[in-house]
Amino acid sequence: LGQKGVVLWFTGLSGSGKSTVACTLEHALAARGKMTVLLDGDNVRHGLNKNLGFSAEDREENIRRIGEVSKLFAESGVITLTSFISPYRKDRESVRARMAPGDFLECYMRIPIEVCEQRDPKGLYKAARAGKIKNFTGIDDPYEEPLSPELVVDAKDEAGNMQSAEDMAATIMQYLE
Ligand code: GGZ
Repeated sequence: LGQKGVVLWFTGLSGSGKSTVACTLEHALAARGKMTVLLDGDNVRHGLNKNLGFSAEDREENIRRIGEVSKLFAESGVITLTSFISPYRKDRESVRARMAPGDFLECYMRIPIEVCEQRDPKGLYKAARAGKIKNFTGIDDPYEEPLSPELVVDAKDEAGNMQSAEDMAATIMQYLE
């Protein structure tokens, strides 16, 4: 009986695959009977955080609120997956500091910006390059890499082949086990 709650905090550029991998992993966890919740821009930035934009201050508040919500879920025994760029190290560390030791697992999606920009599913990189979107992470706004994340997911595996979302989710599942 029972399940330990934990926060799996994905961080990385837009288009790095955070939400895709989080979603794949969530299904795998659900298939094992785990109670999970996935927080991402779709269910948070349109509701709880709809008054926030993309200034450094707003991103900080975005991450702070997501951190607090994640903490509540984790304390209730839910495996909580969060998918936000969370570009600032200090904001991620503030979330970590609010959690019980070991409850915050930072998962860095270390995907080269060229790969993210090539994907560009919403045309946001293109718009940012054209100056139509300002303060776009990786273009004219910073992304601060994690210094000691629990997990690093790379675009390619050791043999140099591009990894699928399923491969990436499987690696994270192994770590969780
Ligand atoms: C970065 C932006 C921006 C700017 C809109 N910079 O690929 P997406 O579309 O679906 O993911 C991005 C998302 C980032 O929101 P987060 O809440 O994850 O950001 S943060 O953690 O920094 O608060 C992108 C879209 O919103 N988007 N404008 N200027 N991403």
